Amino acid sequence: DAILHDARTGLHPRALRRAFADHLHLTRAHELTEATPYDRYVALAHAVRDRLVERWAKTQRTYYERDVKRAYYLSAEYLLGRALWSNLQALGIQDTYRAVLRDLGVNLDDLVGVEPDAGLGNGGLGRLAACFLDSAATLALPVTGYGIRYEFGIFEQVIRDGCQVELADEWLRFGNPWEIERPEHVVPVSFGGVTERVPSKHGGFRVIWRPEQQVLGVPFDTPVAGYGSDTVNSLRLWSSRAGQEFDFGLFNAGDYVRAVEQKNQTEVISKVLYPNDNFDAGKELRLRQEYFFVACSIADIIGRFNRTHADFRRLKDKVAIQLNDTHPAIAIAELMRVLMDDHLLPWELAWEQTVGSFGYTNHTLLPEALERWPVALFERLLPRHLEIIYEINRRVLREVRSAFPHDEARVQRMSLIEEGPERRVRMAHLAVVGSHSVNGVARLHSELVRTRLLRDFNELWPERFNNKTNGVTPRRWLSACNPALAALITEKVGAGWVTDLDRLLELEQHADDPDFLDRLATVKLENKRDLARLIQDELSITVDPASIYDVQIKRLHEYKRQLLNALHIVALYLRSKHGEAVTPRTFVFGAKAAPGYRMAKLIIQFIHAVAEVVNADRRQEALRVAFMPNYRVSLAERIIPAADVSEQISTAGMEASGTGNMKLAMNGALTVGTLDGANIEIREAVGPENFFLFGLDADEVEAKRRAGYKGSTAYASDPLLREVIDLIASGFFSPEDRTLFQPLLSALMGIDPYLTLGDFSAYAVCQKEVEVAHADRTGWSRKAALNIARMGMFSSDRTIREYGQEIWKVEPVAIVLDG
Ligand code: DL6
Repeated sequence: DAILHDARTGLHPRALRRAFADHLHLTRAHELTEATPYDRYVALAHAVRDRLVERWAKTQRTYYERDVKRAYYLSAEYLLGRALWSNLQALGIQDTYRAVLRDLGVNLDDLVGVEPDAGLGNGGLGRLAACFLDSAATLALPVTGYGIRYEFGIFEQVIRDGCQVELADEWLRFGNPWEIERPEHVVPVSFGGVTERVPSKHGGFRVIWRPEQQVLGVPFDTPVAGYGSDTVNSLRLWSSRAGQEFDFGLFNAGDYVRAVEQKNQTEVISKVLYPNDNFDAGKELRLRQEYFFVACSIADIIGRFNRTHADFRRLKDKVAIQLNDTHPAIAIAELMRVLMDDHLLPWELAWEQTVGSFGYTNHTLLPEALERWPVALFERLLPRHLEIIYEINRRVLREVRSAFPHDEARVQRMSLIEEGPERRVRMAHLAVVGSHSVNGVARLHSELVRTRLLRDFNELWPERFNNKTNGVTPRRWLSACNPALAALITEKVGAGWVTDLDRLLELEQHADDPDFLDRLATVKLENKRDLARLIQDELSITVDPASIYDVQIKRLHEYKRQLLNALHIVALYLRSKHGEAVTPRTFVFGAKAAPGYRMAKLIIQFIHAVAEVVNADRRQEALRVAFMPNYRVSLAERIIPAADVSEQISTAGMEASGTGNMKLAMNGALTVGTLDGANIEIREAVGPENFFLFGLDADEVEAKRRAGYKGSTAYASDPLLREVIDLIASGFFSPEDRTLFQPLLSALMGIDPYLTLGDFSAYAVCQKEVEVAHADRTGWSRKAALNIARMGMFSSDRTIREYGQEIWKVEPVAIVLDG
């Protein structure tokens, strides 16, 4: 057809070659010989983007013309990683381009490696959003992502003297070839000021918000290409800019410098991602960020709706809005404001449409991560929204009182306003009352949301609560990151698995075929050699590809218990010192700590201290510890294919789901895990005999805590643990400052809030089982094969299909290219 054969945008080798050469010449103003790798990357990115543009426009036109119901994903984070390879792969031109570039003497992989990661997220929540966008486009669902175009994403981590140091992430320094700025679609966003009641034409009154400050939101659009489909959806990220009138008064007064200072203040809104995972720092700028992108997105959504509809009673039939955690929950009050104040809808109608449109996903039970904004701050920044929240609250509490008479304790618990020395707005409560659907992200987590975190709401509206177990995209997390395994799978079951992951089940037939298991082991070994080279280059540590690669890669958090892993490494080290045979193992860590999280940073320092001792000890060759700095999406893509063991060892009841657990199992790593988050479902899927389970379950954790558990009890009852703790306490790992790790030990020996010591003995026993299982090489490969074969349900395609059918009620839309 026309697009495929067009000389400028076609997919045949001649067109691809010409596009690359043209962009080098016309976009970068360089010839091939003088072009830098960056020039080449940008030229190739533009050539690829050209091939998405027609599909992109056609997709959006089709949605508009067919007036389909659309879903909007509101997320403060998108951890996208690199785009070049994904887009090549989506278009199916990666092999052709590789050959075309080879003819020009250019190595495609080198160009792929030049692209900086788009790191606009902290961890699981942001990466999930990125997987969801990929799946929605692949399933041809009309979904648009909205978020913030942070100028600085997640910080770059460097390690100095074993300590984490943060550097600014200047991902836009060289520009971003994927995005298209749309300054003509700016949206004004207001802050502060006062509200006024004025008589309305039809009797009664209307409210006018007279803000104090206005900021502009400039949209930047990034294409999201479906794999093997012609759907290209949009991710629209908002950047803040000062309005022209910002400085009028000051300019007139001749105070140019102060005027520019004020301009800076407004433009700071989209400057930087808050680097906290599962923690709410409660900063004013953060609330500004949240309202900023929400106000822009709601204006955009309503503007689009109004292009084809005048009657707001159809809003919920045409619009679904998903809140990725509570960060965008203010959208509920914003939509009410827009419908009532700008479009003059009565409360009841506005509320019906609002609740019918919104869905809320909860991603954490941790109290320190739940957003509760001071009422005083709200009043100052968003006075109109606070009024609306008060009115929502009045009506909800009336309903509570009528459903549960004489239960004022319940009324207090359910209020959107937390009373206390400082009154606060509970954003999770706002999200629940303003949504028709509330979901958790794994079966256990959804159950705990229902029975613990939001129990009262479940009693009032049980029909709202549901589970959507997370998933990951097999395009990035198998096909792209592990080409050798992908090729082997395709050889056995055909290529259909890439968009239908349940097809992996057909691999089960080969689980007893020695030739297949052998090839699987060879693929793993090659991936391990690759990682060994990376570790050598980055850390100058020599690791043995024949050793077990034992991997823990995730944000550093006490509940994720990297410390448990580190204590066990010390235990293995002691065993080897006692002359016991220890199976050779390479421990690989990747983890960023929030810059203000002192315990997390101390744990990073501890892992480095253990690594230094273990790696330097010439009397033992079995153990190596490699902490790989600056863990990010593109590094995960290197580590995951090489992993033998996947550490998913959070305290039960604390990890909402986890998604790294899925990526690793999908690539043939065997999980050592607790009954937490999605581990439970992974274990069920792969079979308990192919999963290393240990530790307390969520109820046992609760019961122990209630019974006044102390870490010192666990210490007293396990001689190996005692030796480990005593060695650390002696200053063995910190000879220059023997008390350096005392804060870790004090916490462990006291409350031990994450039951690290409480689970230690079970963990050590389980790790022995790992050693035994690994000794049987064929048995191990068989387990790995069965893990891969049974991971079908953890594709984010399955998750997004469920969101689409059960929450959003959106249908796939076929995109037919002109030709
Ligand atoms: O749902 C995605 C991801 C889960 O897999 C993790 O288990 C969970 O910790 C994470 N939650 C957050 C919460 N942040 N806030 N607010 O990042 O979500």
